[in-house]
Amino acid sequence: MIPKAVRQRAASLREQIREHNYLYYVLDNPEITDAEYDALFKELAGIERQYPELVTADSPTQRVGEAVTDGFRPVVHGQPMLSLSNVFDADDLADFDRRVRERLGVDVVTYVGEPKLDGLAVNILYEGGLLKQAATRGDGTVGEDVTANVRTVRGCPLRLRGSDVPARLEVRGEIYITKAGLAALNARQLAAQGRPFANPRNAAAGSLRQLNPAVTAQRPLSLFCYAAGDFVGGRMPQTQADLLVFLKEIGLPVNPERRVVQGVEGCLAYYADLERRRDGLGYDIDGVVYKVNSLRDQARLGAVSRSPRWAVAHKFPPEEMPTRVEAIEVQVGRTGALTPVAVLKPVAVGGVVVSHATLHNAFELARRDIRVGDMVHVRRAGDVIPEITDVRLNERPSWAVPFVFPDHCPVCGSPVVRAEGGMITRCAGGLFCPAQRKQTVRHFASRRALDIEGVGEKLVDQLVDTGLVRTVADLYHLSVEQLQKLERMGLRSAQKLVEAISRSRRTTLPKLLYGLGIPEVGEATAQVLARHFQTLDALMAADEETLMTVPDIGPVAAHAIRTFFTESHNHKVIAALKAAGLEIAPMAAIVPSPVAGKVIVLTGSLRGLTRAQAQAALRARGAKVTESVSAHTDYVVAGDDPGSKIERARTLGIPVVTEAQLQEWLSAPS
Ligand code: D41
Repeated sequence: MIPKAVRQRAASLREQIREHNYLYYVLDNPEITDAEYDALFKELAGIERQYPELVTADSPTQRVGEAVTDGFRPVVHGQPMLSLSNVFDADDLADFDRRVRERLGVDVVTYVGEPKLDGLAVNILYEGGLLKQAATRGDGTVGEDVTANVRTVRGCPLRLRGSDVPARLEVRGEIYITKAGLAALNARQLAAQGRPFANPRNAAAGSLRQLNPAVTAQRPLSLFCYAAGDFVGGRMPQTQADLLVFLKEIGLPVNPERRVVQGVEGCLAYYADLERRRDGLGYDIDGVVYKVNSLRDQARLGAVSRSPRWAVAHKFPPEEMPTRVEAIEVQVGRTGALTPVAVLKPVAVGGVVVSHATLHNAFELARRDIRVGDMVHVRRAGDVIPEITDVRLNERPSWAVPFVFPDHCPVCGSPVVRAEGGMITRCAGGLFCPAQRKQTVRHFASRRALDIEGVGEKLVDQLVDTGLVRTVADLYHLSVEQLQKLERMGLRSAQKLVEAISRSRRTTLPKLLYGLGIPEVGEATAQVLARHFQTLDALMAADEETLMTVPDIGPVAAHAIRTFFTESHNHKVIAALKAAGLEIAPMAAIVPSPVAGKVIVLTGSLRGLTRAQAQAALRARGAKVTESVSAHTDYVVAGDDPGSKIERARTLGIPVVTEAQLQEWLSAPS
């Protein structure tokens, strides 16, 4: 028996600690010293040690859990996580604002300005006020389960505050690291002979990808929340500004630098203000984000492909630094495209050491006449490959000569051909060219594709150079003995690699399609194709006309896909993959939702979520949402004040369901 007084004390300590966390991380207004806080924490931990039955999952002592052993599980977001498009100057912004005004039919739009943090987007799911799951953004539809790591982020509440919390709430935010946090972390890394992180984004991403949450717990990670996904069972605020206040009230940290502004002018003033104060903020920002304030207007504006029409990022000008071109190299990509690359005298640009810059293509290189020995300005913006912005012609050394583009592939010696109006130069060697083969194998094994751990650049180089791997299917025939003969490969690593390769046999159609490296087929298109055709065989049998009936597939992609599948070499590789035992999970199993494949019509107004949110959530689960009721309709969801669609459904004998049923569908495991 646990004495009642002890039970009460434990509950009271938890409550106090939670409140002090809130004061510290959310209100930025601590009321006790660190020592006093530590004393409360120690006392609670002591009681829990003596009475382990008293431990609750949301106890502040329960932030650091067990290490995960088999990687991060995929998680389907309740609602897709959109990405932000960019404006680069005031003209772009004015265009954005004009489009918003025209669509809404108003003269002035109220926006919320927010700093754009340089971190990692996450989706955190609370059920009944308790942190249930946290995932990385991933491709926007499916992310990785990093719950154990996000739980260690001190500012992220394990339990929401107050009685007014939604039954189910997805909050979106950015996990970031402060400037001071990064400096301290890098000092520790160096002291432990580790490599310092080049920038806060890498530090945050690397920390969230630790398999052992005890390691993540040592990293000074912070969180700011800025959006909601699923919002069920509660009153959704009407504006972005109110949403942020609401998130703050229920215990989530939101950025205090947010502002409500009017029109383009207000946005630009906000931008200028933040840019001026940028260095004084405790964390790095790479720009600001403007969002239409009214959530109803947001819903009316909707999204194009994966970006909302109601929000946009306005980046600060990227930093530039002068340096010298020491050499020009030509790299061969996966599709044989030859890309000239400038090798630079290493220089720090915006916190990252840059030693290479893309020169894009032969045409561009010739046009700009960049030469070895030139002084140039190099610019880096976010994760994009650094570029040369300026060539100092008056500083050009007398010995500098124009670069002569090779007419043979520097890797395999095959002749090069010019394609796409002379812009692109390609090695004609195809998969005979080791460079193309290497890139193909690396792409196939990459995380977003077949996800074979341990297949990095050095290994692929060896596999291809030794002839062990000619096509991606050869990976599945590698033996421990063969691998052990490679450089830097012991018995244990060879075994692990064979296991990792073997595990990758069980895959999904979108991952396989992406991994095959079909021209024009990125991750999003692979998803669309997989959903539409369901099986590889069905896709392979489709002609261009059929392909073009798929939403998002235009003539160029249709042609590229068809060409890929008519190529006999590709047929052989696919047959060899199948023979090697590739198991493609049936599409339905990826999103095992009761509404997958169903045709659904929404009518009337919903209480827990907007029409657009319901549509997006249903579509993410594989349903088709249409406007009008027909014989093909499977269900009609009726909200308040439904229209004539109900009558039509009844006439046709189509089931009409309530919003409660919709919520049930959306909360079914997916
Ligand atoms: O601070 C940020 N990095 C930030 C990112 C922000 N303040 N707001 C954001 N809002 C969105 C939408 C409008 C789509 C809800 C975002 C992001 N998205 C975002 N971060 C990474 C991808 C998208």
